[in-house]
Amino acid sequence: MNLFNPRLKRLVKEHEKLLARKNRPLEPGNGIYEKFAHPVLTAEHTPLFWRYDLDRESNPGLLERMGINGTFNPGAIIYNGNICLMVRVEGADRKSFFAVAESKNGIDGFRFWPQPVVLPQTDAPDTNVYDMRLTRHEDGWIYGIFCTERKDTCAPLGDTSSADAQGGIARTKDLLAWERLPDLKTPSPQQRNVVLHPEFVDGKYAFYTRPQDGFISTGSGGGIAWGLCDSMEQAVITEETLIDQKVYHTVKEVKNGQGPAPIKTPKGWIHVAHGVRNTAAGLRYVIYVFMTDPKRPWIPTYTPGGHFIFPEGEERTGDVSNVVFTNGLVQKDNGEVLIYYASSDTRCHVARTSVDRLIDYCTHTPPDPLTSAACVNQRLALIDKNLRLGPKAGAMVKRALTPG
Ligand code: M1P
Repeated sequence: MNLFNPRLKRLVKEHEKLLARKNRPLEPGNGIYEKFAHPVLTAEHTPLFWRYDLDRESNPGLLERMGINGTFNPGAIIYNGNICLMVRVEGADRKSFFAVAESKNGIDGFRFWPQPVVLPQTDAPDTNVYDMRLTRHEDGWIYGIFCTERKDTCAPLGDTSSADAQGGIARTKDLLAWERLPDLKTPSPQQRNVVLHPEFVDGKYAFYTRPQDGFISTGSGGGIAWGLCDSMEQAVITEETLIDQKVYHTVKEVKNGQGPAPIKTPKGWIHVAHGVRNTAAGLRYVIYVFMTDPKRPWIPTYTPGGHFIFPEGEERTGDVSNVVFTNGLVQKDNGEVLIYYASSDTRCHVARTSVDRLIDYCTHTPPDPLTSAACVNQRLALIDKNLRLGPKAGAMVKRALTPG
């Protein structure tokens, strides 16, 4: 029986339907941002010819030859007027690689470029690469800073899990041809979540780092740090200063990390980051936001308490469940901001907001007061303010002021 033709017809039809699917905002939402009904990218969005041998002779049953496990944690950039995501694509073999997916509106219609990125190697080949942050630097290059992971050569015999994570660096002008530079050197034994700041600071390149002692545990590396270096060709940071520490009983109790490069606004730099806490069900990753001084991006000025984006609905399940993670956003000329986040290390989503809304959120959300009693007082202040609206309130506000 000829299985090839009917299977191919079905696969092509389903793939085209998925790629053509329109997205719609989930309203009314929280007003701070809109999430959307569908993920912008899933494993099924990858081209069929990346997964199937389409030769009827060698694959008469049209079996999938090289599966894709997930598409997640994308860097993001506006390139030639379109939105390009630098997606972490993970094969069924657990190795990640980078591939560009492009859309006109950034909300739907993402299509992968025909071939994945060919990333040149250093003298120490990467075992795995992931989570590229794209920074259009004022020096004229687009830099991709990513995690490069290799087996820990100091691990005892029989330990086949321990790894060494470092900040890999590559640069491009067109997202197609990449020049690989030596990995970032820092005082920390390991690094993940390294991000290049888009501007020179005191004539130097500036990085957000995440010092860590081990591969999973940050140990004494206590949060998001800041460091300067003279050159990208030999990037060496000699001093890392903590700018956003992990804190007991907060959304960043276990660890945290800078997301994409921060957004420049007249009020300061807006940072979108991830925070991790431990639970009986394992680690829980959420996204939070803070603002730093316009001239001194290493000084926090506003630190809204709690999470900004958290895993909900289908986002809660996947390869590594209960995770939302971001390393990509774009800021449009009209002030709109599209934050790309992944859920549970499986698929990519978008949240739409604006610079004005992010500034409002940063400057009006109270910081975490760190104790239950102080949180009650904070909430009582809000309730009291609302109840005092009393006679001035319109009919709809009066309805909203009704308990229960
Ligand atoms: O599995 C969740 C995330 O774990 C890592 O983040 P962190 O370094 O903060 O622990 C990263 O490997 C990330 O890719 C992943 O999404």
